[in-house]
Amino acid sequence: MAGGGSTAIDEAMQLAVDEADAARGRTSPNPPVGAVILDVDGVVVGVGSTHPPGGPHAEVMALREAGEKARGGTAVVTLEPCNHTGRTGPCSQALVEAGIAKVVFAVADPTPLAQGGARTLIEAGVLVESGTGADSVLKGPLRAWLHKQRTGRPHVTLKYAASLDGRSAAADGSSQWITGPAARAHVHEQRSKLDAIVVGTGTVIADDPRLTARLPDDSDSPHQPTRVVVGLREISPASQVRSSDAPTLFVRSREPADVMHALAEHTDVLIEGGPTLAGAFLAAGLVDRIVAYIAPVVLGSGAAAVENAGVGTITDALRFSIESVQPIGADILLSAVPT
Ligand code: AOF
Ligand code: ZN
Repeated sequence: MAGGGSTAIDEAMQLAVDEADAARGRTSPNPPVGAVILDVDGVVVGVGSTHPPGGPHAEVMALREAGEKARGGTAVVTLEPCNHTGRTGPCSQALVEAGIAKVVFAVADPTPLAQGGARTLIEAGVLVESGTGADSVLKGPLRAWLHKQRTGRPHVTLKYAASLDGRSAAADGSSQWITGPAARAHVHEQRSKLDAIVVGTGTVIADDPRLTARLPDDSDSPHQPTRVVVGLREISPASQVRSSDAPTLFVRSREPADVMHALAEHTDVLIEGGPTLAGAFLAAGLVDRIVAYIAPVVLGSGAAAVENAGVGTITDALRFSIESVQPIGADILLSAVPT
């Protein structure tokens, strides 16, 4: 398949999306981008992702691996190659110099600083296509970064585990192990891809969570998001969130707007609970996505996953639409976005 037929391109884009996803949490304020180089026969000869700020972009990493095999080949990238000399040189130019014949990218770069790579490539005689894999890139690795470019705010995901009847704790306050081991492993894998995890002081006092991202063997994963503790209550000096395993930021306020201000430098943020903090963020209209792990368990009494979201009557209900439903072990994972 000279130049890579559409199956080879689709598979390469999936690989690029996976690479970008694996780089999440380490690139902010830059986007996590993935790039794959196919040689003239459509064979993968280079794979790369964005390095931490100041380091090489995805295309440069993939081109380095491909070397001379890039000549006449195709570059498949999750974001339009940049066109500017910032902390690194323009990727559009690097692709031209490597002799790439065709570039396929998923999503255009919306930043005035870096956009224009497609035009530069076309002017240099490179074939350019866009839109392949856009849906998985928009919902996946570039979701938070694109949201921040659009709104100026970090992307906020509210995550909780709840019973079938929507509760996150039993009547006596005990809350561990509502969901099964597969769901908990998934939580840890997701944590390692974030910039910050936010909890209320109530949760720290009640559960004393570590809030670190851990590997299946319970060791700490190499990337740890910043732990952010929000609220006015005193936290014990012995709390596990004070450990040196990950950075911790204390925000002495319960106001979601103050928390957002403190998180302004971040891109991809998770609210972990508890119910009061979740309710405050929902009431303030600051939740961009809910990720709910629902266990086939009934508790019958105990705190709900979300309390006091400012809804007094059914017409004020906060409406969401389901983005995905995925079984995880015996539980399900729901992703929902505001309508
Ligand atoms: C790419 N490939 O892998 C990434 C891109 O500060 P700099 O010089 O590193 O540039 C950051 C900008 O480049 C960032 O705002 C975004 O527009 C683009 N990111 N571009 O070609 C990449 N991460
Ligand atoms: Zn670049």
